[in-house]
Amino acid sequence: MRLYDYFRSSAAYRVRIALNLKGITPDARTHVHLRKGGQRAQDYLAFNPQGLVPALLLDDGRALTQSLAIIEYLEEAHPEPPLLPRDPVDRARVRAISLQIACDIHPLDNLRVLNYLIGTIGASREQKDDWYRHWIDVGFDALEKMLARDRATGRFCHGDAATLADICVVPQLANARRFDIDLSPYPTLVRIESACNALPAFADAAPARQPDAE
Ligand SMILES: N[C@@H](CCC(=O)N[C@@H](CS)C(=O)NCC(=O)O)C(=O)O
Repeated sequence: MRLYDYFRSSAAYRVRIALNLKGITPDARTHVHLRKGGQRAQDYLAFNPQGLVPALLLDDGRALTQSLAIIEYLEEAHPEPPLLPRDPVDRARVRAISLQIACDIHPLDNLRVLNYLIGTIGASREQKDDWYRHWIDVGFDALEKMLARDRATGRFCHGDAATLADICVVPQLANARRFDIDLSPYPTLVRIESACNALPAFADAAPARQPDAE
């Protein structure tokens, strides 16, 4: 399999963590340089018309896109260790945390959105940074409250084993750190992040450890 990723992409970071947790090493990786517009190159757009990373090319030539779909594919094709709990209500909780990040926070602060604010709407850098901070705070505030009050939260977002929820939380926190967001209002998120990063599967997936890191 070939993974299309970029060291700073938090969606690709999710897939790197999942692959590491499953003990799967892709045979090849293509680094799509998002800052240099690699996602809009003709050959990449022909492969993935969305022009986003990650994507996963399987050995039989079929291609998967969307980080959560890729991770659910990995979960179904390689069930051990599980990234979702067995109980249906618990699974829904883990998916809800994951989707809070993947659907309600991440898309608003994605590179193309920030570029559009500056390049097309004419926002200043300060306004762009305010936008970024606002949507992180709205999302993290709700997530912090939900995790802090729920007995289902353990060492990780759900109990004491890493799940899809942690796979989504850690890259989003790393992204927020890069934008100098004050994380002190979110002690539960920070505690979970540090428990995750103590695991090699998470630590090895970090942007700074990728071959294309700059
Ligand atoms: N929902 C998608 C989001 C993918 C996505 O937005 N990837 C970003 C990097 S984190 C990207 O490729 N951005 C390119 C751009 O904004 O031009 C997923 O989970 O895979």
